[in-house]
Amino acid sequence: MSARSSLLHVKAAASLSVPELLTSRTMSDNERTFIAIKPDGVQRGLIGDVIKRFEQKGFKLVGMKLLQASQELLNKHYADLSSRPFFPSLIAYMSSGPVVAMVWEGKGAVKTGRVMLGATDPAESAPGTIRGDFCIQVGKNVIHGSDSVESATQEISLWFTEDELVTYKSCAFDWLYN
Ligand code: DAT
Ligand code: MG
Repeated sequence: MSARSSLLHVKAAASLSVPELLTSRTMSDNERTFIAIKPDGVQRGLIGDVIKRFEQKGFKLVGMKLLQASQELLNKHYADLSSRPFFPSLIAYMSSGPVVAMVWEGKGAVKTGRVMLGATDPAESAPGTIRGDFCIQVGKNVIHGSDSVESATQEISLWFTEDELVTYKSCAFDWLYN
């Protein structure tokens, strides 16, 4: 590398923040999805099992908190279902205890996350999926996952502030991606 191109390289790198520098190779692999363990999942002791599956898959945890969701937050989160007959019971269920809200990152995290969850109705969920393995009825289906990249972006900003999300490079990155 010539002295001039080396200088240009340093200048380009200098325009990136440290977190950007750490993750600049991962740009196509940083899709984020919003995953929440619902009150039944928390009460039934399934937090560890759910986290284990996302960790084992290779996704990276970039945000997580246990919270009692407010009615206001849940009304916004499920706004598109507000006209459905089950909406009041859905909000009552989701506010019946704490939930674990998480953001997981990785290539195809939204679509693959949905596959890992299984179908909305656990009776239709394949064995090996979270809903297929851990629950029975649609009204107690243990886990939420964003259904598109757009809704993931919207849900993440609804549940998390920017400074609650952590940017870092996983030491497993080079063993997961080509
Ligand atoms: P998903 O959670 O798979 O994205 P959804 O967005 O259609 O499914 O519905 C949100 C939640 O509402 C779902 O996880 C459980 C509840 N729900 C959906 N359909 C229902 C129904 N027919 N009866 C009772 N609850 C239902
Ligand atoms: Mg949904």
